[in-house]
Amino acid sequence: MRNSFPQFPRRKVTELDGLWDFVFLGNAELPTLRVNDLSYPDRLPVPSAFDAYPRYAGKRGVAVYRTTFAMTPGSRGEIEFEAAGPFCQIYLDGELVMSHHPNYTRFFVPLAASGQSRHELAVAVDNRFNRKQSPLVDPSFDFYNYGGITRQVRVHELPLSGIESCRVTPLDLAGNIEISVCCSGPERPMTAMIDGIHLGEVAGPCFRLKVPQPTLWSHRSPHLHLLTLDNGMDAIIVRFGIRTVAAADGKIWLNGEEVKLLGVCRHEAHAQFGPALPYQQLVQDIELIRDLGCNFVRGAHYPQDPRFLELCDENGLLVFEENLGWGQSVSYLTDPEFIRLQVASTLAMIDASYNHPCVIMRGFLNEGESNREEGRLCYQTLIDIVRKHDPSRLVVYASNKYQKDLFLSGIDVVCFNLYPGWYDAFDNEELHDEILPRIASELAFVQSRPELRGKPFLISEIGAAALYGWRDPLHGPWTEEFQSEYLRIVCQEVVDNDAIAGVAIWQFCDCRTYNCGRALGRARAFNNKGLLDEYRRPKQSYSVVSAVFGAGK
Ligand code: ADA
Repeated sequence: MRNSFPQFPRRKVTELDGLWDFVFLGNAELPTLRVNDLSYPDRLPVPSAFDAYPRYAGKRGVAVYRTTFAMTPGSRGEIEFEAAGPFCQIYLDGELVMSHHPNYTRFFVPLAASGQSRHELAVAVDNRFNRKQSPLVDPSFDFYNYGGITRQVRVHELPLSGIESCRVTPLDLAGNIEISVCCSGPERPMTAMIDGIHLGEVAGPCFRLKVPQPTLWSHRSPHLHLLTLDNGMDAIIVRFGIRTVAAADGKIWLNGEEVKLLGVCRHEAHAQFGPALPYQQLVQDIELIRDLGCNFVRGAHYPQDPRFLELCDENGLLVFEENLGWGQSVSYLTDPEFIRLQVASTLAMIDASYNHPCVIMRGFLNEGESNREEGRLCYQTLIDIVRKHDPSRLVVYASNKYQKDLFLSGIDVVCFNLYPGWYDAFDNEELHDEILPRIASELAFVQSRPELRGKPFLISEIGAAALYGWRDPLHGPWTEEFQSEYLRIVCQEVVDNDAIAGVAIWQFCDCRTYNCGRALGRARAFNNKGLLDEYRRPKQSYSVVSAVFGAGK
């Protein structure tokens, strides 16, 4: 079942989830790989990260997944991949038809009409670190780089006149919306319907409508509307919300009302499934985030599963959506191929989540070298791309360059990742003497700079590690008690201080990270700053944060 939009009620859409044939090849050469010569001794589910499965745990190399699917002879179509990677090659009936780089983003493989009624689809994925092949990933990332077909795959049979996509932009709070449609094949008249009410004929590519009974979407009341466009051969249903978002006077405004963002950073991560989470887990994660008293999630450090965004829409969680990036140095930021792929994946992210009212800000390049002039072109290009293609949202990036950052004036919200009292500990007797002066000094910086005047200040990460179950009378670092006290101080300050626009605690749950020497700073080879562990067992801090956020909302 498709748990996300758009939906295409007139098309034959086949979900390819299930067990596929599988072979792990290890150090194979991708350019010369011929999938017809392979035998497939195993079967693995799709979606999956193959290296999260016991037999292939921790392995790096090329793996091939294979299945077959039915198509009506003579029909053209496309295969929709929600995500596969980090690098993959797609083979149709034994022929290489596409190579794809950016991980965590949706892509389509066109299917030409043919006389065959059954086709073979093989996907070779490579999870090795290889800067030339996959410039968007790097072994320094503080989260495990899994490989696989990590999100859903489906086959669409396309009608002669197709309605491929539809973007809805709310223009105001009175229900006026702008719609841009992308059609294929000979043009046909379309009718529009909103929430079951027929609105007559419309003509693309861009037109305006008024929602008949407009109800606003907000974190408190997440009301959603449905738009159907139908040309008699193809139809598309998209879901949208009516809301505005703005940053002014040091605050974030939703529908003209101030909102303080109280949230967590979330990796798509589970001890047993890596980044390919079952739907049940996505639903549980939403419940756990809501129960924390949060109204905000930062999708770190890549676009989250589209089904998760649907759940955020339904549950009124505001989302900072971010493109894949982590600590890139100028050697990346000045590489034209890196910039090209960042642009492509940012556009794919915008395309996939454009209609989600939950997404209020778009970000990229977490903790890149934004203190170096050489990075300007890359940062400016991405800022411009988001502003041009999605002007109704806030543009941001999370910085750890603080007062040395060079590009903050170009974004809408100043987002700092801070770890006072954890990495930058001065051994003060009292934890609050570590944390509060640092927050105050960054805030004073933002408020004192003329070029940043009026921009909200968001703590886009802050946290301390705790090992699940590790309690100790001295309450030192790594204990649940230390983390609880740390986050109690942080959350109380955010709730009480009007000048702080919000916080995204690092992090929702523990996640697997480096499996090499770098792991010496990461006990168990996990990033342990979760409020829950990797199985979603709550640490002491979970109830502490929930008490402060619950009262502060
Ligand atoms: C950074 C980074 C996170 C994580 C965190 C930490 O701020 O953005 O991904 O690595 O530090 O735990 O140190």
